[in-house]
Amino acid sequence: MTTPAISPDSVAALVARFLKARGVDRVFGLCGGHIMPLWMCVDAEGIRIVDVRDERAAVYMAHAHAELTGGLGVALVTAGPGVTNAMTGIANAHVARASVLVLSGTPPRRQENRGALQDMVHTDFVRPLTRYARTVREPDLVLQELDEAVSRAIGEAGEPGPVYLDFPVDTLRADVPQVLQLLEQLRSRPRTRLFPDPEAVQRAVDLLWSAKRPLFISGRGARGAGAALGRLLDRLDALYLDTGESRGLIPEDHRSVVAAVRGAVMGETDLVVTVGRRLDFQLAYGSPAVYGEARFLRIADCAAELRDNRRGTVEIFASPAETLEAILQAAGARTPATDRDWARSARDKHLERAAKLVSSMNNAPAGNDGLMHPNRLLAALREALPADAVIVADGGDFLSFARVGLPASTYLDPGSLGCIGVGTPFGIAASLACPERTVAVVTGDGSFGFNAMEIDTAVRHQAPVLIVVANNGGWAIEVRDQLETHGRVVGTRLQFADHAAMARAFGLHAERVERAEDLSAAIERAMSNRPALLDVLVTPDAVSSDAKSGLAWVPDLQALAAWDEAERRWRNG
Ligand SMILES: Cc1ncc(C[n+]2csc(CCOP(=O)(O)OP(=O)(O)O)c2C)c(N)n1
Repeated sequence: MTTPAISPDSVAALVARFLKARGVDRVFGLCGGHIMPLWMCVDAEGIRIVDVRDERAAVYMAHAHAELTGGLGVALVTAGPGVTNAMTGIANAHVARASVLVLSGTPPRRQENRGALQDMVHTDFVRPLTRYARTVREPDLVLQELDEAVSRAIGEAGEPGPVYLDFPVDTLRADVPQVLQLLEQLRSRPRTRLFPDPEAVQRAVDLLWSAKRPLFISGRGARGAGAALGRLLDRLDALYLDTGESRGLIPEDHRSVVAAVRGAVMGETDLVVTVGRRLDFQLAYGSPAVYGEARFLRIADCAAELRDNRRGTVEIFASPAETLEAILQAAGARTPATDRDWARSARDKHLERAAKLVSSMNNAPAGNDGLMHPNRLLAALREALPADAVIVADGGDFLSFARVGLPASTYLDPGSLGCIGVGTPFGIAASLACPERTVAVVTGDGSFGFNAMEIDTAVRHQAPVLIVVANNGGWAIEVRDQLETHGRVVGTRLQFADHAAMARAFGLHAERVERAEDLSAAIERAMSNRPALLDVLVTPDAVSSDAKSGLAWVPDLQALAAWDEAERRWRNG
């Protein structure tokens, strides 16, 4: 029997047309019968399908694509296990507040709840992790559902994040009368800007210009506000802390950047300014135990980044870029009260520490096993990678070393969900989204394993990514925690598996590197033969800052042991 061709008026064709009209030029997915009409229409519409080996990777890729392009990332996954596999990706996008649209299918309406193949009520379990989750049964409503879903994904009137729609496969095949195909629902509009209340802006100026030790911290919501933020930092001579969410917003050579003395300035500041940033575990939940008497100024366009954990003396609910501009305007030529000696001395200490780190990386000692220190690998990468490389870091100990040791103007990692395994899919999507930039994934061997199969996707789609596996034969950060907390190791060692041999089997250029002196040449060969993988043997003996800080063993009150102790003291008066 031949299946009738899909009509251009079908729901599937309309979804594809909608995506195209909204600027979607690729989707990440894994095929299946329940989404086949959509899959074929997406391709027919000229949208590239990046077909992956596991749905989880499709959502990770859509997530990275959204983060790097500022647009919408789209994943297309089939019913049942396609959606359950996608769940971790959806959860990660939810926590990261990434604008991802996940599309799926369900059995035909007349087979619902009769024991059909791959029949599950997906919306029941994706709903808590999405901004919008609906099954579209009625063909005529397809465009309005897509329109609202995308609006919510990009954060119009709320927190951005993943949205989910599925369609019974017979709905996908059904036609929508042309009179109901409203063009207004296909059109994309510029993102709405929220302008700040002038009275709140004036109060913010008073607060900022009277602070002695102002400290700015930016996050996801500050993306796009870098230019205004830079000017405001200059005007105030304020200090600035970067968090992974907005790395590169303020260049590392800006005199406000003091990342290497972050703990100290958090304790010394008298005004913390959060710009589109949650006060989460990485910022000690804004606790007075860590920030003392400091006051808060909070600027964000969604409640989660405006009101979590601490109230601001001034709170501005508006787009961060517009707010920072308005503050600069309103302040005019007013003279700030910033203690310039404080700012200068923090910056000097930061520079001193950063320089010390770079020189120590080159000479980092090998472990008792004779294997190189992970910092030797990072130092070689630092030398070889261009300044504008996109860095994707993944792992436990190795992520910790990479976060401090590898500078990056664009940086992605497992984020606050601690979602290890994102490295390879993020890197593939990044190298496809930014073909003019070098994309390097630096990952622990454990983390690499989760989505290792996606190296096949990299080859098939000619994604020019460089994957560097720091192979220490285990889940090292957990090994260390077990040794220190429990005195024995169980279930956390892996093999020193030959990932390069595996990568070669899939057609990558791949080498195993065992000696630090071979690194430079191997990196050079890999750079000119991407996609490429380097499997570099490193010692599990190296102790990372995350292992030392207590992050791995999860203290009761705070993420880091020092903050946990401070919190305990503060609570006990
Ligand atoms: C999906 C998931 N599983 C488990 C963990 C717990 N975890 C955090 S770091 C880590 C070890 C990572 O090992 P590897 O990537 O080899 O890096 P290494 O610590 O060895 O440098 C583990 C198991 C997690 N955060 N996420």
